[in-house]
Amino acid sequence: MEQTFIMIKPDGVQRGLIGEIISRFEKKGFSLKGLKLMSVERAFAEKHYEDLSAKPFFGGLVEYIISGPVVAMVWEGKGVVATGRKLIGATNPLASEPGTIRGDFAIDIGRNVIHGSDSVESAAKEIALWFPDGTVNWQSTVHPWIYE
Ligand code: YYY
Ligand code: MG
Repeated sequence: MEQTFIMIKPDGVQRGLIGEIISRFEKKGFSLKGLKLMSVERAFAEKHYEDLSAKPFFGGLVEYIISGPVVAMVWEGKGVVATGRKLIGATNPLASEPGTIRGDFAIDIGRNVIHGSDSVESAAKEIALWFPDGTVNWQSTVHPWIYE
């Protein structure tokens, strides 16, 4: 089954949004397969965002990600990469629809609360980076009540 990497950024942790965000993925029916609170070092943040290293906002983005603890998660489910991005909302929170996480809880693009993988390929890469020791292999007993 498809998996995605989701990270609650330092602002989301500081603002007490961990429970709310986890709840939205849980209520949708996705399954949590990995979860940890951690502080990351500069080199690790740069690696995570390496595709954006030429962008003018890269330095500020890295400073932001290392400014406090983050919650790293792996969520699993049918279509979880694309649907996870829908739950998150557009990159710029002023353009994110109300009802999405960024639409409901953020204003500035540089404080947009949450990261989600943008493709199945980048999800695999990010999960390998953030969870080098693997994730938890389990299946919820409500699985047949979510999938036909
Ligand atoms: O995948 P997503 O997080 O929605 O956007 P990306 O284009 O991958 O950029 C990653 C991250 O960089 C974004 O969440 C905020 C920040 N950022 C920024 O500060 N300014 C921009 N103009 C674009 C992105
Ligand atoms: Mg991205």
